[in-house]
Amino acid sequence: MLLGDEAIAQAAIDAGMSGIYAYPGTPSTEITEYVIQSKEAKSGQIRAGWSTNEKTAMESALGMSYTGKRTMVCMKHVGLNVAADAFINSAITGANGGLIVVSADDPSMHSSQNEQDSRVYGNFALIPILEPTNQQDAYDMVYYGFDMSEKLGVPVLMRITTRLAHSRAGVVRKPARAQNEIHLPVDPRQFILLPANARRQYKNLLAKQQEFENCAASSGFNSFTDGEDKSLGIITTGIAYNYLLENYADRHIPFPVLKIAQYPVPHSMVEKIYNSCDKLLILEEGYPVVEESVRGFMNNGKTIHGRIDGTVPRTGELNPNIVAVALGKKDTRGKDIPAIVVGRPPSLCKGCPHIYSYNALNEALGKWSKGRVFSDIGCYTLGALDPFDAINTCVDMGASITMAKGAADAGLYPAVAVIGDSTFTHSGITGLIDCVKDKSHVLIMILDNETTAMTGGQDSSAFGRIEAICMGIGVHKDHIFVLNPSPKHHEENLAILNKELEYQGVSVIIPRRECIQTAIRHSKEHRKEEAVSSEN
Ligand SMILES: Cc1ncc(C[n+]2csc(CCOP(=O)(O)OP(=O)(O)O)c2C)c(N)n1
Ligand code: SF4
Repeated sequence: MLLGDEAIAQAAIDAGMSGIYAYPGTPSTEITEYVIQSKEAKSGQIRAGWSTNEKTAMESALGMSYTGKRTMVCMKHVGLNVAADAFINSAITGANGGLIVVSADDPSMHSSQNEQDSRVYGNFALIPILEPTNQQDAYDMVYYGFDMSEKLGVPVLMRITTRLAHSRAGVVRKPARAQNEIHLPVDPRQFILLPANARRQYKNLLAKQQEFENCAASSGFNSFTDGEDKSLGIITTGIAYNYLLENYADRHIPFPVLKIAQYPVPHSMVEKIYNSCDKLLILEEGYPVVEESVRGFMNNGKTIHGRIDGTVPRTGELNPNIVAVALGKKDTRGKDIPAIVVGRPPSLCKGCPHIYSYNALNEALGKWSKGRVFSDIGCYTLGALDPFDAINTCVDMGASITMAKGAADAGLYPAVAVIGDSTFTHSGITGLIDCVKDKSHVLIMILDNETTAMTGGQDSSAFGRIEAICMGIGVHKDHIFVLNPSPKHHEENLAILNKELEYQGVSVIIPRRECIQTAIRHSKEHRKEEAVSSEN
């Protein structure tokens, strides 16, 4: 019984993957965690670990693919924005060893700042996309995806969504395969994207598109099932197929159904269902990607229902009830969630170090008008809520420092950035370099809880090295302060903040105390180790 994420991880191990690279992000994190915990990774047969951000992860995976070994890179959907430069160009270089890029989308934004659809990126890069319908599909597709990547010579994008990533089903495994030996690309210029080579490589990529479509038509992941009632044809993608099935207790759907799980969508399959039915209903998680292409290419008057005409809501995750309504069936929605649950906002844990950083910051900024704290993404984003009401922005990882800089450039004084330690290494360092270069008047608080707390406590890349990094970048040592964010140290922390808010340059304040949750975990692990060693 595996989570969708775990099925992907297990398949990669079984299919002879040599290394996995990732930056944590819900709902993708469990893929890499599963591999890290595997005996193959613990014994050093598979390289598994966290990268500093999604771009470094993508590039490391491309480097491993260059050597001829199979590799996987995982991220949440917004991580693909960070990795986009490497990702798009990897389609032009192509892959040598099998390369699978897993991007986990979060429709309904359960824990994300948008619900972008990674299939758009796959189409943009012009590479094959796999979108599993269930956990078994996820397993089989990874196993198959490495072979396809090697056969077609391109990276393959696997797009999953939260519900599949985080639900369990029985999965049948395939035999374990040996890893590839190192074998460098036959064409020594393949990975050198100088314009002359890149033009040639791009033409190669375009020339392969028909082959990609042929694979999607023949792999068996896409299927057409005929139905006796031709008044409607239904196209589903990915997990939407399950929601459709759930609406027919006997699993017998009276209408013709085209199930899409591999892209590019084979034209012949779409033509078949379009021509044999009076109208179409398109059910897909995320953006109306297939719906737009069907409307564009087959626009000869037939009605096409989906997200664009409002038959299915334009935003948010699908579920069996939404599909029931779209089919004109009875609304089967259950009882509303009780108010006591709905009205329960998330909050910082009791004793969380971020609480004391915000208490001091709020007090220090008390003499200025509100609206000058640029924050970032992590547990500390909860500082936006009561009782703190301490931050004014949260846009994308790293944007705190650079937005504070822009505001300071515009004359906002003081301008404060609040960023976590993991987010700082992910995308904050380059912004700090900009501030140092321009001698910007900004105060930057790097909230160092010594972990990546929001995604479950993964290691933070700059553990024990934040002051050294800041100094190396050029922040003056007299304006780098390490604080202890706790009630006992409130007054001294306040005094430092007051002084540094007046400083006309780059000031870095590092409140440092371990996250309560990882501290508890570490002390449990420590006690367990002690018990084992005393038994021995
Ligand atoms: C581009 C991108 N990648 C990953 C994430 C998922 N994510 C949200 S916050 C966060 C890191 C938080 O760690 P840190 O900055 O140390 O703050 P903490 O939660 O420990 O307070 C991650 C990985 C994201 N939102 N965007
Ligand atoms: S998990 Fe850690 S950092 Fe996040 S709110 Fe709890 S104590 Fe604070």
